[in-house]
Amino acid sequence: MLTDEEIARFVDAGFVHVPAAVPRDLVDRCGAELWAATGCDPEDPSTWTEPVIRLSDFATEPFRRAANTPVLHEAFDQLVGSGRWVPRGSLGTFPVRFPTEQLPTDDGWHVEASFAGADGNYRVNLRSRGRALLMLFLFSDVGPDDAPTRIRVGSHLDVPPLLVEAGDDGREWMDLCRDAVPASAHRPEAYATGTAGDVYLCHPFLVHAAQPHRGTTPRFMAQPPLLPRAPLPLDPQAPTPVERPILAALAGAPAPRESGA
Ligand SMILES: O=C(O)CCC(=O)C(=O)O
Repeated sequence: MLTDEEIARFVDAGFVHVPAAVPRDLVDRCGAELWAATGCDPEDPSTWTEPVIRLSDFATEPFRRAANTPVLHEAFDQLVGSGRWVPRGSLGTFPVRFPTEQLPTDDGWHVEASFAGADGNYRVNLRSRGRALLMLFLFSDVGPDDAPTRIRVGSHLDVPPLLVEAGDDGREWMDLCRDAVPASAHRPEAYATGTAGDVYLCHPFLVHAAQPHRGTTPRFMAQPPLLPRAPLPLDPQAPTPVERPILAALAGAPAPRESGA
């Protein structure tokens, strides 16, 4: 269970670190499957030739269990609200990062996309229609040199003003990123370091980025969304910890436009 202080930190900083959210035996079973999928040899660094290998969705039993531990379900209820999120059947994409000479080309600052628009392009709206949380699941120990995800602390507060006038259709994802990245450039940086089995629960609007691996051991991390059952109601009478920073960031801004407006 998250403490009141941890919830307050999530509201203010945009993320909370949940240590040991996934038990070690599950981490190890997932790790074996992930290594096999990379096609690389864990004992032979000469086989680690790419800076990043993106592994697609894994939905086997250890991954499903890792996504649904009691400690995570409790935290989802606390942050997103009971009955407002959909249990995951998998862990989404794994950008596996290797210590190589070659630099990655996917380390730009961004917010995650949320839902697909009518034209198939990704979009983000104020009610965060397709994403209740961004989650970072560590499947290897991640120290400061091991390509921890960079996080702009408090950057989730910079995004709502960029979405408020776009209504429920929201904005095209890359178009939003072009504004969200400079708008959050003043924020201090934190790093998603920790031990295999730790999970970072992040606000859906948090600005973050990958970085090159400067360590010695490949970094395994999953970054699935927690899907919402419905767009955020943004009811000022009873806001959840995901909604509170959105409403706070908009205090004094025009009221959110209604659907179809
Ligand atoms: O690999 C990372 O640390 C973050 C990757 C990321 O944010 C992404 O692929 O969207």
